[in-house]
Amino acid sequence: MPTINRQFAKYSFLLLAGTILALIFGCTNHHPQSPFDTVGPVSESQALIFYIIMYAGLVVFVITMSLLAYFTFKYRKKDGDDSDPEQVHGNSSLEIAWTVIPALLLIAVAVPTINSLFDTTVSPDPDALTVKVTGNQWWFRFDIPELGVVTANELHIPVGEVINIQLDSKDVIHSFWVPKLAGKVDMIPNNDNTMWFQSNEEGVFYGQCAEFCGESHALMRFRVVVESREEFDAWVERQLADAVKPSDPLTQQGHDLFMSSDAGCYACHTIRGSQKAYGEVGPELTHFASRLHILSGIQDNTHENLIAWITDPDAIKPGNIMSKNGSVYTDPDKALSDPEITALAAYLRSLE
Ligand code: HEC
Ligand SMILES: [Cu+2]
Repeated sequence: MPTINRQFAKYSFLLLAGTILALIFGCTNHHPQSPFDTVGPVSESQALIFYIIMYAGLVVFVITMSLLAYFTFKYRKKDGDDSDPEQVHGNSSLEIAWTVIPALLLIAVAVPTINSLFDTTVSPDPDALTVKVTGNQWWFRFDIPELGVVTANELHIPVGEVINIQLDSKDVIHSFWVPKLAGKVDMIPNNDNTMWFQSNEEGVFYGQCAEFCGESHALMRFRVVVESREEFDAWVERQLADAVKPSDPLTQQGHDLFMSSDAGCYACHTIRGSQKAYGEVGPELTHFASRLHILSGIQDNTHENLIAWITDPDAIKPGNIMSKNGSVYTDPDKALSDPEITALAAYLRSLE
């Protein structure tokens, strides 16, 4: 038996150490995706429910565990005890008490929960700016219909204003989650789920798909850039402009390749103002260079990262449609040469 005991002790120790480490490192408000570091009314109201339930649970836990410990100690088997203790069956007042008290507790939890459920689902201002978000494997499309803005993976919103969100999906079920702004809501094909949020702080907030949606689900993220009304209006104006035209031989070569049937990029991507790039299978690229991040928020928008993506998309986002259906990736005879990749990257990075 000593081996079993030693093993048991070892595993208990590891479990305890793991739990303590998880508690120490997991419970911080400063993580970019912490739902406890709230910046708006929706996430605040949801975090409040969490705290109410957690503290209520803590009180119940401490009382029941203390009683358990006390009785275990008090009625432990003592020297000289050799018969079973007295057996008791049924106690009406106790049973009523332990039915009524939890019921009251549940009612106490239900009231703020239902309140917050309505507050956070029903927008306080149905006429506020509405953003249509469409989930795609594995990126987010953002439409602001009343302003005519279409963009991908990086949503700008004005600070301190209600933003209404309509959620849809082009393929499988995704889930829309910006932890500091609001709890997650599913994006279901042909089912317009709605939510709203408001940010009371300027900054860049992390978002993420929160419903397993295939191989690269964990790489399906986005950013919400919260800025002043003036900055937001300026952003909208820039987004509405057509793409800049190529200005030197390299970007011209990249442009021509992008629009060629050899490379076929135009078939899946939109570059407004161009002759033929109006595909909607991939993210729209009209102002690609103005974004802070590429590939649904997983990488900084740098030349090197873009080159790596165009060279081998599958190495970065396994299973993505670009490498699965783009002929330059499926047909070895059509593979892009290094100078071609450089030209494409130069063109895309000129699209301010
Ligand atoms: C079959 C459709 C298809 C073709 C063809 C295609 N792409 Fe894509 N592209 C996509 C999809 C889908 C994504 C989104 C990948 C992801 O983030 O999961 C994407 C993403 C991108 C991105 C990142 C966009 C962003 O918002 O960060 C760039 C840049 C890009 N493609 C460039 C190209 C170039 C250059 C070509 C031509 C060589 C090309 N694409 C051909 C479908 C395509
Ligand atoms: Cu997803």
